[in-house]
Amino acid sequence: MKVFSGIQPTGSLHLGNYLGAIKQWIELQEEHDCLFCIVDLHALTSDYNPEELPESIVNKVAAYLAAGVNPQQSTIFVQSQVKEHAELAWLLSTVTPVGELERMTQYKKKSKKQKSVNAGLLNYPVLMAADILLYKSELVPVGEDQQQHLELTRTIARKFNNKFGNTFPEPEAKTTEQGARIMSLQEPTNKMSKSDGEESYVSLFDSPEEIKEKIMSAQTDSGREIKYDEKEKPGISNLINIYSLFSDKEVSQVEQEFNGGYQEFKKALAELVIQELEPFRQKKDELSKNQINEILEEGRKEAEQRAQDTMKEIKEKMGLPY
Ligand code: AQP
Repeated sequence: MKVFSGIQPTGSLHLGNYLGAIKQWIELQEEHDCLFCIVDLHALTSDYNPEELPESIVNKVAAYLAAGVNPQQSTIFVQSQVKEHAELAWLLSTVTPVGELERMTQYKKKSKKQKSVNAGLLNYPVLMAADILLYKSELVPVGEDQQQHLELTRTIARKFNNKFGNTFPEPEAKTTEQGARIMSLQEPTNKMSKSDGEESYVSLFDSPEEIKEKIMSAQTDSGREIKYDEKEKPGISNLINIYSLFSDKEVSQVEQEFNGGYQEFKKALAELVIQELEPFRQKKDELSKNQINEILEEGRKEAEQRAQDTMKEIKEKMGLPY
């Protein structure tokens, strides 16, 4: 199957990004044709620092590689280096209903945070549809928060196919049962998010001291019992979930293993996360900028070739000269 997924370069990669998206990529690349993208054009819709962006892109590629994405198996590239993404986004915007864009949860949430809302924020899901459809992708591994955008991508594909003839498959979202929604350490009823305060997420490259401090000060609920109950005990349930995902133990097993109260459990979780993330830190330090640039250049060539093939077909169908 053709698989596409992307992550924005700005901010830190956190446990939510890893457990929701990247961990799936590593499994999928064993058997499928995978493209993994740094979606830098998406990052422009929020406040960002142009001077820091190039470094953030290199850091994200290093993070992909350190977490186990293998450039021998997967194509890794930067969105803005394949200009067909922006071109296709424009073409797809002509079949996308504005009403659908306005009802997107992410748009509603993020537009509240901006004084003057930019059109890019509204059109974000059209660019995301272009990213996916440009490669005729069939499967998109994402966290739960992106499912609504995926549903809109399917609608856009359907509308295009109806108007111009069968061109795009309708891609499916792939979420994991447990990792799909990792919650904030400080407000466990909200998802873990890089745009919240640093104490609300663990970054993949936090130092052991930082990891320990963040987990020990994570919000928990009243009581002391280690019991999974999303409604009554969202804080401890989130931590149990993270423990279960990193240890490969069932939730019930984790509940049974810990009966000494929250502090003891948090300490064990901090140790586990530090231990599991240690190889990522080491591998990232070993990667050179040259290695990363070579991987990106290979990725760009491969993605560009495929993108041009699709654009040729689309333009012909739309009556545009190629
Ligand atoms: N908390 C989460 N739990 C599970 N999966 C998550 N993802 C993000 N947060 C969680 C998944 O990670 C992938 C890439 O996300 P992104 O960084 O490109 O954008 P995002 O979803 O907007 O991530 P953030 O951290 O929440 O960013 P801001 O703060 O800018 O909104 C996606 O597959 C996403 O589902």
